[in-house]
Amino acid sequence: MLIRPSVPRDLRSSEITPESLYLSRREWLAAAGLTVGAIAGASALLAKRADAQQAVGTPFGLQPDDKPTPWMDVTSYNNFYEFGTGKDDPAVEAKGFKPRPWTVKIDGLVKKPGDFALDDFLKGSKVEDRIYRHRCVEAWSMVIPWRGIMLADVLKRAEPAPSAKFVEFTTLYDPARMPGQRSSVLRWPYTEGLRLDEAMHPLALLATGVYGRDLPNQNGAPLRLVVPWKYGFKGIKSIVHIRLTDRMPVTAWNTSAPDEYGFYCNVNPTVDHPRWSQAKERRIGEFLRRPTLMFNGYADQVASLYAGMDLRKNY
Ligand SMILES: Nc1nc2c(c(=O)[nH]1)N[C@H]1C(S)=C(S)[C@@H](COP(=O)(O)O)O[C@H]1N2
Ligand SMILES: [Mo]
Repeated sequence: MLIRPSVPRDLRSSEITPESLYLSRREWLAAAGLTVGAIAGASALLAKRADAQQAVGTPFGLQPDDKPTPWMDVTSYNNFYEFGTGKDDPAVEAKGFKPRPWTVKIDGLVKKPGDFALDDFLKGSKVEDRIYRHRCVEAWSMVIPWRGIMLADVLKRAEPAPSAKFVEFTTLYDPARMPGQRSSVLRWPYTEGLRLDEAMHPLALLATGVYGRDLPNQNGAPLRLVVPWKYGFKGIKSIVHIRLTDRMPVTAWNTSAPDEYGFYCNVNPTVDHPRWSQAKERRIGEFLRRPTLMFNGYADQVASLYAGMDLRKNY
C-alpha cells in the first residue's frame, strides 16, 4: 500500500515556517528507520502543522475560539448527494470527476446573459481568501478557509433587470459522471436560490477553492456557492447555471421535504428542525457541543435583510 501525505505536496517553502515543520529527533529517527507506521505518523503530523500554516485568509465573523477545521476533515466529511449520501462517499466517489472544461451560463432577467468558460467567468473579479463559519442543518459545523469571488461582482456584470427579484442556481446534471443522480434521493439537478438582495450581500461568495488551492471535487469543484449565515445546503456545488428571475426559485431540499427545509434556511437557534433542535451544534473535531449563534454569527451584517419578517414562518 502506498502511503500518501494527506495534504498537498506542493506547499511552497516560503509558506512554511521552520517551526511548523519541526519534528522531534525521535520522530525523524523513526521516519529515517523507514517503518511504515512511523512514516504515516510523521506525515500525519506534518499534515496537521501544514494545515495550520495554510489556513490563510481574512477571518469573517469568527469567535475567539474558532479555529480552522483541519484540511482532512473539510475534504473528507462532506455532503454531496450526487456522489452518495454518506459523509465519506463524496471524497471516494468524486475522485475521477473532471471539473474541466466547465461552462457557466448566466441568463434570465439580465441585460447581459451569456455562456462563459470558467476562466472567462472568473476574469475581472478579485479572488479573495476568507475564513467563514459553516453550519450544516444537521447540527454539525466547521470553520473553512474559502477562496472565491463575490457573487455580487458576477451579478453586477450581468446587469440584472429591474424586474429581477431572485437568483436560481443549478448543479451540473450528468448521471454518467455523477452516479448519485441515477437514484432518486433528491430532485435532480440540485437547485438552490437566494433573494436578489441576499445574493448581492458582500458576504455571499462563489468559491473556487479551499485552503488556498482549487476546490477538491468533493467540495463542489470547480465553483460552488457559500452563504455563511445560512445552513450548508444553500451552498450548492458544481454550479453550471445562474438564472435571474422574478419568482421564488424551486429548491431541491424544499421539494423533497417542504416542512423541513424552507427557502430561507437562515441559521437560527430558536427555530428547531421538526425532527431535532438547532440550539446547539457539534463542531467537527470537538467533543462538547457549542451553542449555535443567530445567523451563524453574522447577525450584525445580515439581520437587516430580514427586518419585519417572521423567521418562524420564513424558515
Ligand atoms: N449539488 C449539491 N450541493 C450541495 C449538496 C449536495 O448534496 N449537492 N449538499 C449541501 C450540504 S447539505 C452541505 S452541508 C454543503 C457541504 O459542503 P462541504 O462538503 O464543502 O462542507 O454542501 C451543500 N451543497
Ligand atoms: Mo448540510
